[in-house]
Amino acid sequence: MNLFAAFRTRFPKNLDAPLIIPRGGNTISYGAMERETGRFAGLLATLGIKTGDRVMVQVEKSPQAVFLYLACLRAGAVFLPLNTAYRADELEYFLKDAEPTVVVCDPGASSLIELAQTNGVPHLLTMDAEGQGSFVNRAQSMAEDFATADVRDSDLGAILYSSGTTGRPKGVMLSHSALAANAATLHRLWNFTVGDVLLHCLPIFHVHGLFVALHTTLWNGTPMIFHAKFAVEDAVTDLPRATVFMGVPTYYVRLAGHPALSPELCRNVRLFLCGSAPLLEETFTRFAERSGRQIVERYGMTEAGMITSAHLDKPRRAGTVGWPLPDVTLRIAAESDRAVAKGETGEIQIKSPALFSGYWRKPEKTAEDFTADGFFKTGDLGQIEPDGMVAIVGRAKDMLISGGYNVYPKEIETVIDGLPGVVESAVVGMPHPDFGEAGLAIITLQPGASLDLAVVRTALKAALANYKIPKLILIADTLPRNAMGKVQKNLLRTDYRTKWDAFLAT
Ligand code: MCA
Repeated sequence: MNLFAAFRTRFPKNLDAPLIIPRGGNTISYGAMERETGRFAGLLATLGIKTGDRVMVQVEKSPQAVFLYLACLRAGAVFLPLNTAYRADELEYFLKDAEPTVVVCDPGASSLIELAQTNGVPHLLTMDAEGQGSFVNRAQSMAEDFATADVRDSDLGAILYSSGTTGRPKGVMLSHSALAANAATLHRLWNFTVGDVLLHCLPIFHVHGLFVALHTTLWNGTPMIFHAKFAVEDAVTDLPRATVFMGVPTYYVRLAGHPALSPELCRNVRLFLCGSAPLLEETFTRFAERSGRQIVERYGMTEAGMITSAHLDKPRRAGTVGWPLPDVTLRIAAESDRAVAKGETGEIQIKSPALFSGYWRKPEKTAEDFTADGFFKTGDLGQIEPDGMVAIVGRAKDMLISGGYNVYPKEIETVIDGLPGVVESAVVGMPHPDFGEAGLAIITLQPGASLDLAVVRTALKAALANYKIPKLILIADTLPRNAMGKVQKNLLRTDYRTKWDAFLAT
């Protein structure tokens, strides 16, 4: 079933009921959203979009960006959102890999506009409100009643890129049925009900903001207060009007540190959800002391949507991410993909109706990530506690999570290693009071070579999204290696902790 058609069956009876309550803007009703997404889907159809065609979108968060996503679902197109921080090199890779039929970007996205033209993308439109090249403007001449396309459950609704430890991002294919399965399960597990109002501050080019937050709201037929991005002052202002809030740990660090946070401010919020990165015990405790509320932590990933969640009616335990969702089969496996005993550590492996359909045009990579008996290998290390709760104890893959974004050292090391005089580099995640983890890069040079760190930063800024760039870059004589010759990143984390702490103190 088309995911939009599933949402449609759950719209409020009165279509004038609000869906989007923008900060300082006019409220947008479910009826208005249906009409606007009809026009947008109509324009996609006139552009010749067929089921499975990709629509690549790099735009700032807005109600129109949400409508474009929903219009892609309605037209049977595959929505392919890109982080607005991505740079030209990253964008070129996505364009060549995804071969979109349509690219929609903000008028100022000069890199993407130029790349789309040189790569022969059939249709390039911008998200501003006027001009012939404007998607929104051209859609206004379309009929508002669009017959939502019939799709098969396995047809794709979206592709989201998730980098990998090898450094090249992989397109995660997500079907209508996988997205619908997670929406229905989360809606039930988190007790969404009439009268709920979600405060939505997350970006909508990742799973958390685009699917977990938006889909539970649409599945519930209730409104969301819609912020263009997370700003703690704005979140504090609107918390009294909300009943559900979703955020990454950094949001909770900033809320817990805000003088206005109080039980009174949070009086109407029945559910604070947190995920995308580990929630530190100190953040949980500080937030609970200041707000009077216990954060409900959940664990998910782009390839699987949500996998586990703490329960609303059971006490949360620090360092755990709750129980597997009702429709998820989860095991902790040893190297041989054999389940280990409770309490033992191993790789978290799962089966779920919300699982992705594979990596776009990378069947060999997809096969690598599944066991012979069909479990998806998350690459996260965990253990099951006596009461069945899952504790994540580490990662088998080389990555850090900074402010809720996955950052893969390999991508950064590749850029640094290409600089003149560099022998090699290693990037590790170090504790960061605001972002949770942030990058530290250690570089070794050829004998007699020197390297201006400003040159390194400039090269990184030109090639990678800003949030990926290590906060501290140092030169060293050597990198510690084990007997296999592998760089020992855990030793780097301890050896450079003093220098890192001194850097944070500046
Ligand atoms: C911004 N900066 C960052 C980050 N964000 N640096 C490291 N990590 C970050 N996440 C840098 C900018 O490049 C800039 O650097 C400076 O901080 C200020 O930029 P600004 O945008 O003003 O920062 P901010 O507004 O404070 O943004 C921080 C943020 C934002 C609010 C935490 O990163 C955010 O909204 N993160 C949410 C990510 C998310 O949605 N994750 C869900 C993924 P300079 O000063 O040098 O220019 S989905 C997922 O993970 C799974 C599926 C799941 O389970 O949810």
